[in-house]
Amino acid sequence: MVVTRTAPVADLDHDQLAREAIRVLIENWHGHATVPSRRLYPHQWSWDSAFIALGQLHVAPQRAAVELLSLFGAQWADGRIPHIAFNPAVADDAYFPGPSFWRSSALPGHPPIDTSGIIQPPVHAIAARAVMDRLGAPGRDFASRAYPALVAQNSYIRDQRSVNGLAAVVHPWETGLDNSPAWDQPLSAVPADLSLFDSYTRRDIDHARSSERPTDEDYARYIRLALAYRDHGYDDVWVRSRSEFVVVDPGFNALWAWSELALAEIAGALGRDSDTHRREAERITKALVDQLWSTGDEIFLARDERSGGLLGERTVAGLIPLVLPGLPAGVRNALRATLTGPAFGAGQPGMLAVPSFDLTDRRYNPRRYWRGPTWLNTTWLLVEGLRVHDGEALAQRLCDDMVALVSGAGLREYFNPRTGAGHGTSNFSWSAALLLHVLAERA
Ligand code: 9WN
Repeated sequence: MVVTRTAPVADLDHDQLAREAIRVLIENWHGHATVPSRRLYPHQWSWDSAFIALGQLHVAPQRAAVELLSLFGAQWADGRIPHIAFNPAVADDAYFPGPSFWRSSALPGHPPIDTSGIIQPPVHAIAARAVMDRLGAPGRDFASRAYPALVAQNSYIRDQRSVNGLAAVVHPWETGLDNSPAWDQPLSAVPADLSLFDSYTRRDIDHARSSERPTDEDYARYIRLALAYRDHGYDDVWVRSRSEFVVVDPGFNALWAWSELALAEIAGALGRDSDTHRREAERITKALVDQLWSTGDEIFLARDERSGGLLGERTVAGLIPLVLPGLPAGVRNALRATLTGPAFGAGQPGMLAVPSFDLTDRRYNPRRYWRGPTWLNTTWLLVEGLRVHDGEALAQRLCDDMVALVSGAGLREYFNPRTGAGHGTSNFSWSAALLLHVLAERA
């Protein structure tokens, strides 16, 4: 494994970078939550808020608590935390698909604000534990309010979304890695009806280059899947058995298991039973290893529930289980070798952080969304994973890469892992938050 620095990180002006990141978090705050981006994503997003809280806790810890509690206010009675909580002050067509598309507010058990009906990876307990620790004495009050919401979130996943003990996702947006090449094969079974654009208008390409976003065919499939779930009343029995897209994603499941470990700590701090959470984390970890580990590919692979087969694409989601302390030593070592090997190149000369997709695959594209670029959130998850498994040198190098990327290109949404060029939107909140988080940990 080679771990060399590609940028003179010590020479960068960290104070200036931190000030810029704080400016973005302040500008994107709208009173009780932070938008990922004022123009491209003008509402509250679920997993974004967790990453954002990790940055806010270094500058305004109360805001971090409010950010999470505000999101939990959008939780449905069945426990699902929707992937978007819509801001009523923003026009319906500012983002597509907006509230009038999801039509969630008419459903029984729906919170008083408009939301989407799908979910995102459950990384919130990780953020909640960090907020609890940072707040000191008031942290207990925060934790006692957050804990029931987090337990309900994981119960929803276990009770409504499990397939063979692992969580299934029913829309690419639920994975957070929307147009990952791993979804190409399952999505090929979903008709791409471009006539949907007679009724619906994409808004994303008003604010970002279309060459850096999903294609119209991708969007036609996203719309069709969301409409079908909506038109079946967001019924999970229906969606698990009948949706045209049902996949089991290693990244989502690893974060679910990791969140149970965070819940164990929160429960412990509140004097509640933490063993149940630890056992749940062990159970999910074992199921991940038994069902999604691919010896030969040396990475976790997603499974297509409709065909029953593992999907061969090696994506950054398959590395995320590194966050789990309970991995068998052989799996952990192989995963680290894959992370630093030719497919991802982490820590190698000329590489900046971790690409979202296999560098050796012909579909690798360093500019288009989740089909190759480096994102700071997935890189940070791997930093955490390396630290769990005594990989401090490489973890430090990846943190340096994160700082170097922002220093070179600004607080962009994603980056070319070889040139460092910035792509997607600017002033992106989780890039700002996670930059602050790694700078604070270095201090
Ligand atoms: C759909 C907000 C979100 C992130 C996702 C990212 C992107 C939305 C979109 O932006 O997805 O949820 O409109 O493209 O893929 O991970 O949470 O930042």
